[in-house]
Amino acid sequence: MATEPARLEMLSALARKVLWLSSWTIHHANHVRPNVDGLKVGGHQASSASLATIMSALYFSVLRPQDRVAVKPHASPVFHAIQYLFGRQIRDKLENFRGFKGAQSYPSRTKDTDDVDFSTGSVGLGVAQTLFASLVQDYVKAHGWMKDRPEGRMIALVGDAEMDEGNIFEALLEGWKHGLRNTWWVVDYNRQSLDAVVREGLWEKFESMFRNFGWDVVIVKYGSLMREAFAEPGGEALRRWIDDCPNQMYAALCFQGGAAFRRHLRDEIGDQAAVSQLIDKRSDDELLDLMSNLGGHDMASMIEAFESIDHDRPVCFIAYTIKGVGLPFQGHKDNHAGLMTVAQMEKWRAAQNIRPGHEWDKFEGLSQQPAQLEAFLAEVPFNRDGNRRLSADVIEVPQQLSFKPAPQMSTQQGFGLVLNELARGDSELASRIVTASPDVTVSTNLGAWVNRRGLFARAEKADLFRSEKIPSTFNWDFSPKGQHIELGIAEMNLFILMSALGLSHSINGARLLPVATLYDPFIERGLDALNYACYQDARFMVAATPSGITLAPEGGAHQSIATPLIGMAQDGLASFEPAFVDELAAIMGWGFQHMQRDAGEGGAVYLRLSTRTIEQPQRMMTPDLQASIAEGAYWLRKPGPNCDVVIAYTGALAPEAIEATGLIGESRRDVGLLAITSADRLHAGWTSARKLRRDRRGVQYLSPIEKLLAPLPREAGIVTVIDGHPATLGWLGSVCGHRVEALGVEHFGQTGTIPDLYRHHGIDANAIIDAAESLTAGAPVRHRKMAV
Ligand SMILES: Cc1ncc(C[n+]2csc(CCOP(=O)(O)OP(=O)(O)O)c2C)c(N)n1
Ligand SMILES: [Mg+2]
Repeated sequence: MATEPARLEMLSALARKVLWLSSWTIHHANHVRPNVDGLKVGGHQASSASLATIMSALYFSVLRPQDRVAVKPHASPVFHAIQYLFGRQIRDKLENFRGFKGAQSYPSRTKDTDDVDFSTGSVGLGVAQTLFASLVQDYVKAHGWMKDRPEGRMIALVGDAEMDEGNIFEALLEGWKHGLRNTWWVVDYNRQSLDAVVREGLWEKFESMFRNFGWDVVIVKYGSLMREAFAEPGGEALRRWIDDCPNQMYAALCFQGGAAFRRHLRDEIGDQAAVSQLIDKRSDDELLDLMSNLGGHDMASMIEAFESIDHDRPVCFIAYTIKGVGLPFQGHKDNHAGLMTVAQMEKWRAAQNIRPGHEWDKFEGLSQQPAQLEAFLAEVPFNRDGNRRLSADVIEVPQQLSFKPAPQMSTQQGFGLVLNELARGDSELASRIVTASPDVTVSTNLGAWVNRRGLFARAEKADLFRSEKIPSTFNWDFSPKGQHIELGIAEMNLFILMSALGLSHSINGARLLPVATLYDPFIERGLDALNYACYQDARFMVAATPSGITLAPEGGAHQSIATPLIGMAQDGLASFEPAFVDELAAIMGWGFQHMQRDAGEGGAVYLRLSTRTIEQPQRMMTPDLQASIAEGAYWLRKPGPNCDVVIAYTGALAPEAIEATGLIGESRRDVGLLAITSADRLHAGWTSARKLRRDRRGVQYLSPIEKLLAPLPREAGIVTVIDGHPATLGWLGSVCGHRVEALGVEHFGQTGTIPDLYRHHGIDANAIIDAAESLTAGAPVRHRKMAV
């Protein structure tokens, strides 16, 4: 075992190497191997440099294999450099940084190959992900699924300007409610954002806020050179000057160098013998080394700060840093996207003792022996156990999910019934489901599930209403075995929690099947977090209800128009809008399987549901019908050979479509009625079939929608209707070249009854009939009589 100072020296040497490799990676991509068209790919040398020491301290010394880290997006080159030293990243990917299939601009779980724990990119989200990942670890532990794995710490490396993101504050509050543990956030306090220098005194706000939420705060302001200097005669005056120096000035002086620091110190402290001597005995370079020796750039200080934590309470480290430390543009307020010039890099290369052509050599320019460095790296605890990505067995899903049927039901009600049946049983599937809702558990029909399975908390807490024998429909008991996580109203938290729960198989080696409920319009409130969860391939099911204008008297503000298009366009999310409960049950069964499929095959699931009670079909759910529902469509009424009009509908408008089909059938022949359960899957199937045929000429494969529409006469018209944006189904005409009248909703905000609103927006039976008439020749169609 190396002695302490030798170990620190080794770690500092590795941190210098990491700074070099990360900067060289960016330089190489921009100057040595530029794009064919000569465009720079960028790479944030300054932002990345900020974290070289902190991350080296963590990865080469402090972290254990079970710890998980979300790395600030622009520190990606630092992360890749560390992995390169570990032998988990290859040179080719670094040379191709930000290129096609090269190391990614921002750490990516799915696209990078070097052991990224959590993707980052949209600032704020990775930070909150660590908090929820810690709650999920607690959940897994409380349910007895950790086996003998030790608890990991969930760590985020956070930019100081990143702290402006509201979702971080929302998460803090939720963490406090759930007794957060094992979470470290390390704020890279370089006092610079993208555009400029941040406000003075921000650290005080951070400190009081974190303490308010029960976190420990560790401020790492001074490096060891500084601390030594403070102990010299005159050191106190120097410390006072540093503390009083405004952020902008400090940054500017770091940029200008030692001479500028000397001038300001002299002018502002005045001629005091002791401090003057302290300053004068240092050369300009030494003075700059001293003044830029902030805590975040000092290995000893960072190691000491991290190692001082001997408890599992959440900790926020505020580490003072200089953006671009060690690089020519350090501290400059415009340095965010700054790149070193070729000449600057040459100079820096020489100063680092790196020979031309040896830039990628792992230990080039270091004074330690390569064998010694290799041996040190091989012993690093974080790297010792090999693969850190875990996996879990697939949980079996029965052929059919059952529910207690009723002649009239809504899909929202059906969703509650399916979960209630699961909750009543004792299947492995039910035990792995974990539900969550942002204060809409009861109003989205999760109540029955929660009554049976209970709420999750690390400590038991009984429902007082129950113990006081006050009648209440809902049992609100918390326990470590509970399976519902109740959240506050913040929808961002819901989706980040889904992101954390939905990666549990990989992070904790324990499969969870997360199900979230929220009101459909609030998908948009949490959209970036939903996108983020999908981006890192988390697996979960979202039931969004109520939706559309069908929620009618619930209020204009809550009507959702764009969500079907979001569902179609969101990568990694299979979206469905069933009309009937048997369809929903089939989709949920398929969904629980889809959530467990391998990367590239499976994904998350979105169910757009409704509170509208409609008549249910009396039918057998055959395997064929089940398959068609999962593919996205089936004929509710097959068109005959002389069909000249088809009604294609989605979701809650089934009764209007059925009624219109009946009335049109009185004067048009062979009318078809197409039930579309997933515009998303249907469209995706169509595009992938076209791609397959293009890629492999001669392949005859037809997608489900092509098979469904192929027999239709070419002159037939299609009326599409959805309680959502009409573009969702408008593309159907392009599949085989049919004319389309696409009905849907384009404006929102008006309250009313369902008939009022359907008439107003032109999606009622008569509007469907009008559209059908405009597409077909023939006798007038009898319309529905309007109630007066
Ligand atoms: C949600 C989101 N908004 C904007 C951006 C663009 N952006 C990237 S980094 C950044 C600010 C960086 O400041 P800070 O967090 O202090 O990191 P530093 O560069 O100082 O290390 C911004 C605005 C982003 N990535 N994500
Ligand atoms: Mg910053």
